[in-house]
Amino acid sequence: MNNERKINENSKNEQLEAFRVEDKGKKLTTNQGMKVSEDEFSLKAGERGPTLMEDFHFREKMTHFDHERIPERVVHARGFAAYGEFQVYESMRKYTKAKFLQNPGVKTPVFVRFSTVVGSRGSAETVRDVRGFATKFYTEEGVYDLVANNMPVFFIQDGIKFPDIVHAIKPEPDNEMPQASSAHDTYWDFVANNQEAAHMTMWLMSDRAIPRSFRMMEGFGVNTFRFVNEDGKAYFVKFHWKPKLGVHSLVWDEAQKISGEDPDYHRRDLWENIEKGHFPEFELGVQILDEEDEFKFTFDILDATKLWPEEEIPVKIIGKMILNRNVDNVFAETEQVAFHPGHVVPGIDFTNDPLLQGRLFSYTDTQLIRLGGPNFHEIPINRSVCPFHNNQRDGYHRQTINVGKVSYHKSSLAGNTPAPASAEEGGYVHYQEKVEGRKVRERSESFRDHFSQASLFWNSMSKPEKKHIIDAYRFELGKVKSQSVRQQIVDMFANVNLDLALAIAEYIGTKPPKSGGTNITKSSPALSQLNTKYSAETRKLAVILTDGFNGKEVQFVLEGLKASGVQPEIISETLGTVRGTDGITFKADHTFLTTDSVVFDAVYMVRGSSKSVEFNKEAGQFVYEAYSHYKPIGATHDGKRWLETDEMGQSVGVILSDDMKRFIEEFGEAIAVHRFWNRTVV
Ligand code: HDD
Repeated sequence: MNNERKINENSKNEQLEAFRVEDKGKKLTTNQGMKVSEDEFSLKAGERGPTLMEDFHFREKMTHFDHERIPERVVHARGFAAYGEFQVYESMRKYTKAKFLQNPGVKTPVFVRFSTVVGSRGSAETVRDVRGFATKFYTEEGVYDLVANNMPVFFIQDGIKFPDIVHAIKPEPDNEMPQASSAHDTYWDFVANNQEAAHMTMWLMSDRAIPRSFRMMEGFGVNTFRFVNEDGKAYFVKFHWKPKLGVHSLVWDEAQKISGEDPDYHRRDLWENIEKGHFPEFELGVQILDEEDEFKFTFDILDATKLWPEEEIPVKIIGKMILNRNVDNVFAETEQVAFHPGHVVPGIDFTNDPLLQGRLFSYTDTQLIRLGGPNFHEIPINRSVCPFHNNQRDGYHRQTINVGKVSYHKSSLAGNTPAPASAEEGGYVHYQEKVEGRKVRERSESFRDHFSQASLFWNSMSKPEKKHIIDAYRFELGKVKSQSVRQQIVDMFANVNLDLALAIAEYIGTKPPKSGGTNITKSSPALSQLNTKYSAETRKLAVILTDGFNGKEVQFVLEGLKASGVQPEIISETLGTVRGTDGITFKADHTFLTTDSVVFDAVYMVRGSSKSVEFNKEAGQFVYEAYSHYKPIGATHDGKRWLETDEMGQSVGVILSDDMKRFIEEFGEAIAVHRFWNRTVV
């Protein structure tokens, strides 16, 4: 084809290079390029006199500073992003003509922004919330955005209710509290009175809402899209991202403590792992449905409060994404990136999902206020890597200089160019779905069941996951002041599961539900994150030791664990060098003052000869906290003495062995398991 363009994994990076500026080592200038001679003192009438109006340098510097902020995103304000590449495993030609899904030899550059939804830009990252997972593919046919979340369903069915759910879940307007939390009256009042939110609320109360890492979350396109192939045949499709490391979460107590200890916990985790070369990987999966099967299910496939059970419609894994480069400048790249589910390429089309239809309006609209005008596509991070030509002109912050007289279509002066392209030439042709109906503002009858899949989700949870869900409801409703709202929620969730509603009611002091129960007994094992992958790779291990430790032994253990990808960090009495009895030394990364148990996945107690009461006490607290968060703990020789109680020493996931080879093997496996939920914690 004559419009074939060569895009490879470096194309975006090469494009960005033209915009990068290195200031280090240069002379200071004004924005006009003039060198300035002094930057510490404003121009004054006399040493102690007033600043002069003519001080252009002062005015320019201050004005720019005064205008540095732009509005944060109305939702998903707090986010962090990275670059990478995507490659399809096999041609998807049968289903879609999208070029980036045809050739396993092609690597498409991507930019992914992860986010929380509710909190403002400076909020903590480990709050209970949905996570955004938005991917920009810079394809040869233009930009394709897959704007996904880490939960497969949504709060509402129709885009027109988006402002309502967002107003309800954001801080309450009279006092702007609470920050980044659904644990307040207006969210739960919304749920009780908009019962389509039942299913999503179950997900929000589950472990999925407190991920261990952006690298350990699934992603879901949520809405139903269409694939269209070269012959014009269409399929319904749902998109999935599956993390290589499996799906793993924090525990609630830990998540809350991390919010104070390290509010940047998730971005730090992503940033550090990419810097160290531990590149996060996600596989792209699709659930594909023939158009003829549209009405074969008990739910409506266009209803965004429903998922497609993977056991009924399997997820076909079609490609892999690797994130391998951090941004240079968070504002320029992460903050200015503009996603939109309507940024599609030929071969990907929409459905009548009313939530998706609403989204198709909202995203461009929001960028106009956020990025200050209609030329946001020209901001380097948003630019497609293929050229773009049209008759759109002018507007704030226009960068391109479109030459020539003609900025209209059709024209004889420019021979009708830029000219629309036929489908054969790569032009986007909308799928010709037949639609007919009367204009109505109504909910389809097929969208009325709000509880069956919420029950399916509950049924699919393992015992510890169910306990976490009950605890989350108790916490959140415990913060709700209105007794009436609490009661409405208990009554409502009795439709999902009676035991769940009773467990909530008992704790929050409402009456048990008047009626309830469900006959849904089906479950979907794919929904339990305990059924995903386990790996010790990149798990953070706290190694607690002081001078006088057994150097050879510790070195042997750490090398052994590192071989399975574990990342040890040393905690000692002071920063600096820690010395073993045999001359082996380590550099201490932390003291108990600069770090905390909650930011590690596992603890290795080594000890040493220190007699410091303070240190020993803090070590005891550190390990007990890890224990109470169900984390693996390992100790050899002297370190065993630090384990507070016999009970702790005998618990699952606590590996005590003086046989080093066995210790490495068993502790490595325990680190991969991540949490030992059937441990008794008092
Ligand atoms: Fe949305 C941002 C994902 C429904 C309106 N959305 C936004 C982001 C993600 C999602 C990941 C952040 C993108 C970034 O990192 O910049 N949104 C979803 C998913 C939804 C969803 C998976 C359910 C299918 N969103 C949704 C609806 C509407 C919006 C129904 C409005 C009708 N979303 C927006 C927005 C945002 C946004 C207001 C805020 C900032 C932005 O777009 O760029 O337009």
